[in-house]
Amino acid sequence: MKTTNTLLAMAILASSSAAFADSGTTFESLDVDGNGSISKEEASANAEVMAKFDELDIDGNGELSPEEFANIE
Ligand SMILES: [Ca+2]
Ligand SMILES: [Ca+2]
Repeated sequence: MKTTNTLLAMAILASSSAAFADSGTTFESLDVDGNGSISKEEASANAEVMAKFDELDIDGNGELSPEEFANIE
């Protein structure tokens, strides 16, 4: 039964690491210049953030505030 438990643990690890919140990508890690907002150029470092950029940029100013970025999770 040890093998079964190991496989189950691996499956759980694999599925949880696919979630955005566990990918290690944070607002701070994307805000490379540290100005408190994420530009499109900074967002391009993460495919998921880039894909949702326009949807997340609620006020349409071309940058994501921490509040706007929080909506991705
Ligand atoms: Ca920035
Ligand atoms: Ca914005």
